[in-house]
Amino acid sequence: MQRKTILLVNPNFMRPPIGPIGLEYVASDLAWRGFDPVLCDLAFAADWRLALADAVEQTKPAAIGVSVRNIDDAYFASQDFVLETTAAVVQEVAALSNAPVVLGGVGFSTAPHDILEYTGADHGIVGEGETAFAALLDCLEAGGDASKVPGAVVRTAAGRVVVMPASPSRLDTLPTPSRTFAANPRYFEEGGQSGIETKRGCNRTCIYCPEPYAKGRTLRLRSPESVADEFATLLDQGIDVAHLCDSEFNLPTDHAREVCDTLVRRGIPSRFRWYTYACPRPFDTDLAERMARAGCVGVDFGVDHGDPEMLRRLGRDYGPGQLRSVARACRKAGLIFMFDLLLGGPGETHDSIRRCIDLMREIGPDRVGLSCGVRVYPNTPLARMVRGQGPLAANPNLHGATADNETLLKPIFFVDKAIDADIHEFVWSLVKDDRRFLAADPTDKDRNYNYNDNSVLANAIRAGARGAYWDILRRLDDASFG
Ligand code: B12
Repeated sequence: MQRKTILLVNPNFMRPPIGPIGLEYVASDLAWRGFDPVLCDLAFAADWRLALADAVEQTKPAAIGVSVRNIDDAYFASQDFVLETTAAVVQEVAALSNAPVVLGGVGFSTAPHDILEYTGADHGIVGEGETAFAALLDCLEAGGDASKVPGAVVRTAAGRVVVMPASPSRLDTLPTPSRTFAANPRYFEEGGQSGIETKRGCNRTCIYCPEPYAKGRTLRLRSPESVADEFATLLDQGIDVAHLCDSEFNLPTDHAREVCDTLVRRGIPSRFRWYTYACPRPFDTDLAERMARAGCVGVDFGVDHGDPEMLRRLGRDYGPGQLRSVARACRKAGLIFMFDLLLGGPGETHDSIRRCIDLMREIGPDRVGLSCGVRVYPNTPLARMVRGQGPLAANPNLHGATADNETLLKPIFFVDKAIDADIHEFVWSLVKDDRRFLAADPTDKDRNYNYNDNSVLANAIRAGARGAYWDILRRLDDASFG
């Protein structure tokens, strides 16, 4: 029987470029199930419309999948609404082919109903693409009822969009992704790193974060051997630096330890450096040392804040004491580390920001990333909170697209009215003389903490820099300022 060609489109134009690992994982799964997936990567296309037309012409696909990783760049200073371009890609491909257009990706899964409506795509898959996408394709082929496929997002005959709950796979039953569908060596050269997932889902309750809704609250773990196999696959392609793609590597810690120990046993650390996101709690010296032995060089802790009241309001379960202990553990293990902050949330005042910055100076992480203004994503506790505060346009805590944006798809940011939109100027005035703080300089577009359209990073990577972006910025600064 002839294998059906499925065209998979990556519409992520951000720079530096991040490889479409979601599509790679989906492609591996489709190939394993007897389809013929072909990746059309618009990230490197000189003219994306031409590239799309060529790909459709050459492959004559039975279906087209489009990945929606980012809705926007979640950065108050830029507010780049990339979903608009993704919608143009969907409309273009729909005009070129009669094949059904299916959306997926973490951005899509953040607001599946509204993104299907906004883009005009035919169908979608919420949550992970493995198993579910193939099931939807089989169902469409057989003329079955797509609204019965777990995770499918479909339009009913009456034109209503229906979202079926996802049924997440046991990740340890899936084959190791082959990582042969994307131009990984080119991404490494221009993006400075690759990505690997060791688990899926997040069981935290941070009020602003779309991940528990989009990826699922139950942690699903990959087999550590399969993770090590994937590291080896990247090494075979000449790639030896990665940023893990877990929401938080240390949840649960037992699995994180097992992954580390397996990488050591498989001899990966002598050849591969990696970075990761981690949660400040639970984190201890034993885990830090195992991570360092396993090749981890740097950790980005999403700490959000240093003020105990603000931490509580943001839904976090630790305080300054735990942050000090995280710093001690990393230093003991020889890991460099950064703390990522999210300022301006509900209850924020000028004083709470000052207290937070003071704590950061006291603890002294290698870098502190400052995001000012909290993106209100749909289907989060923060979204429910702001909806309860009356019309968006009349809410003094909201900035950005407050008009005609009931779906919250367009960039909209919460900055407590006690601070107001001067948050960038205020925060900058506190940190501008300390290069350890990565923040948006209101007077210099090139000094910011945005990994979208970041020419400083893109140039450094082209010149040979590799690693997590905050670490590349750290090394650039240290080289310039000593
Ligand atoms: C790791 C990570 C990073 C790393 C990437 C490292 C690397 N080398 O890949 C770094 C630090 C560089 C980064 C940067 C940014 N990130 Co980021 N990142 C993540 C994180 C934690 C994992 C992404 C990932 O690769 N997951 C692993 C893959 C396998 O999962 P996946 O993409 O979801 O794909 C699966 C499914 O979604 C589905 N699927 C995917 N595509 C398709 C397509 C079809 C057709 C189908 C059917 C299914 C399907 O199947 C896949 C396999 O199951 C996510 C949050 C999360 N937990 O997902 C945030 C996240 C994606 N990032 C986000 C943002 C905002 C950014 C930045 C814009 C931040 C900034 N302003 O600098 C940049 C953009 C970079 C870029 N060029 O795109 C947001 C996006 C929010 C939104 N809804 O728009 C997220 C969701 C974080 C958040 N909580 O808000 N990021």
